[in-house]
Amino acid sequence: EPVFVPKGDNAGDNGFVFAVPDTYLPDQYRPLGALLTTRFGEDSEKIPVKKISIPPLGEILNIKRDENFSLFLEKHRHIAGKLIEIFMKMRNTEDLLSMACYCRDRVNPYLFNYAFSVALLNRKDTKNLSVPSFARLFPDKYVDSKVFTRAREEAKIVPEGSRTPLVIPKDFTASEREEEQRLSYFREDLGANLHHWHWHLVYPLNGERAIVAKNRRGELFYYMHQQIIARYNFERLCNKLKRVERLTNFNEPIKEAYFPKLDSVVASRAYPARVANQKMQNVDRAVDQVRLDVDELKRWGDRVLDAIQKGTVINEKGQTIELGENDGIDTLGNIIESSVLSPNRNYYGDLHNMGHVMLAYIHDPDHRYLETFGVMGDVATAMRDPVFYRWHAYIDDIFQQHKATLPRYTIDQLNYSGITVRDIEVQSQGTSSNVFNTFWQQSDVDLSRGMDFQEKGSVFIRFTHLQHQPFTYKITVNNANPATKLGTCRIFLAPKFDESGSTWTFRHQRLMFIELDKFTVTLKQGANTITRASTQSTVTIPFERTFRDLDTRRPGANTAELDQFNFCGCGWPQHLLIPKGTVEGMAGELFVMISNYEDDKVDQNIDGVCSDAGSFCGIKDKLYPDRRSMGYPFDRLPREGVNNLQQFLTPNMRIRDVSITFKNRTIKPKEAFV
Ligand code: CUO
Repeated sequence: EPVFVPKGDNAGDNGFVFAVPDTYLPDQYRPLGALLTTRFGEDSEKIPVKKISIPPLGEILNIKRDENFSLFLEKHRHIAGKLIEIFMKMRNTEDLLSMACYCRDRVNPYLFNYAFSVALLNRKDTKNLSVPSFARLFPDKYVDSKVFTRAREEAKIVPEGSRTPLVIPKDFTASEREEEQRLSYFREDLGANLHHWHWHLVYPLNGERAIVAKNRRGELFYYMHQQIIARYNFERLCNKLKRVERLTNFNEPIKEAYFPKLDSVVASRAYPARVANQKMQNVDRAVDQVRLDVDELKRWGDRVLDAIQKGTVINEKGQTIELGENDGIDTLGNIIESSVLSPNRNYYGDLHNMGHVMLAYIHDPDHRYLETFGVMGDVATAMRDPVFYRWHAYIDDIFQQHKATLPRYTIDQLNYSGITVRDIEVQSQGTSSNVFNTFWQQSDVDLSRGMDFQEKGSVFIRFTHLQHQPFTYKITVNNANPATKLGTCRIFLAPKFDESGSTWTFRHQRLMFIELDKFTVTLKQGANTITRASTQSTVTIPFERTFRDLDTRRPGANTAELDQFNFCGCGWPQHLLIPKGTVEGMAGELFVMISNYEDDKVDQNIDGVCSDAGSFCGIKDKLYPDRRSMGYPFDRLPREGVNNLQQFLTPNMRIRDVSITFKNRTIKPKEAFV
């Protein structure tokens, strides 16, 4: 006799239920089997679930159902690794479904969702399945907690069809008295936080080696986070703030505070605030199995710096491994983050993760107040807190110290013989050339999947985010070679001036370049014109994927249209491609380079899913799609004699002065762009 799995408070109404073997229900629900059926309605589609022999869950149940879950905690990571392994080992999708149904109401919901998503992303037999947007499953991690009461009320009182979206104000976490609040649109952006969650989902720290040991994952940890810091710094300059200060002194009071105003639905608790001028303290929390002194964290940092100076690291067997010119950064990424690929976790520790943990427990380091972690403890929420950027600026600087030891790129390694970039133009509709236009845009997201509504139908929230007018690059390139050539077009953008209004030295400006796009071009002999739309960027995922309802089972869903946005949520949000700029127009330098494809290419077929944000996320089940060091050509110090960007240029590179103009107006959903 089939009975039905209760859907819990984060399943929502999607019109079907699983018919599972009786014994799969948790003890407390077993007597209720028949009642649960009626709750979901007789007309629900029933999906039969096979009875299989269930492996023991053991320690997986040690994270309670109502606890918050953190990938930065070794205990949680280890347990997540176990659950991922179980899901990965299921022989087929039928068994996987059985196992998932069995776990669904036993295992901590965040843990379940994380481990199951990792499995869906990595199993061969589920790779074309879509993973629902995490924001729709757990909206509590992304949205002002106030909105949930209003949403429930709206769902209860107003019939579907007459409901209006609930508007979330743009500045809900602090007032203008706090200057860091100027950056809240970036830190609290739904798309940016979703990208970050997805990135860490695609690159887990623990689990089967095959899942963790993805091509150049340590290097990508460095590069993707370096780019977040570069973007944050760019946005800071747009808002008349200095670049972020590294958190180098672990004993110093942290002046920036953060009050998240998020409630965890699962833990039924508010995310704790971090008040101004708190200091990192020794953490000793038996409940989380964490014990770490601030001095130990410092020691790990010093050991890593020492290794960088020497150019070598020591593995667990005491052997010396060289930090090579090309792959040293990958090893360092694994050491610093750290993942199970770290060659010596005992000695180099768990620097970056434990920094997150210390900052996340700054309000209750010894658990005397029985508080859980703050937003820094969770990859879904960490980017909201200003201290995230201070911590990652410190981490990035360590990587940069390694980069500073590497041989500089020679002219030969930069130039592409016979190729000259003659001109660059940016065209946005209705404005003069070389101007990026930014403004506020409102978008709607359906919350109902992530809330336990008895009532049917959707409840939308409306939030405001940065947006830019779509634009096109027009690049004129001459090929003087007697043959057609292939090249990689690399497009970056940096502010033209530093915070004091001075022009940059190259060694500072190189860290400010944000990648906008990278793609292969075919250059016939003579003159070539390359046109490329901003929406094609290989850094971003389309606007629609961040926001649109991907549930193809809903009535009226356009399957063909949804399919192209399907699957991979990793990727910088298109709406944040261009920094905010200023009302008067912020001066920027657009950089275009055509590098020699022979030195860039990776022989593989990249057709298929998840290839459109390759620069930040890699490509699923493939090698990283660019053989050069990530960040090339800005990842190293310049050759002798180069002090500024102009001096750095070889003929296959060009820069163009651009302006980023912000209009302080808000576009309503579905309204056309300016
Ligand atoms: Cu993505 Cu610190 O790694 O958050």
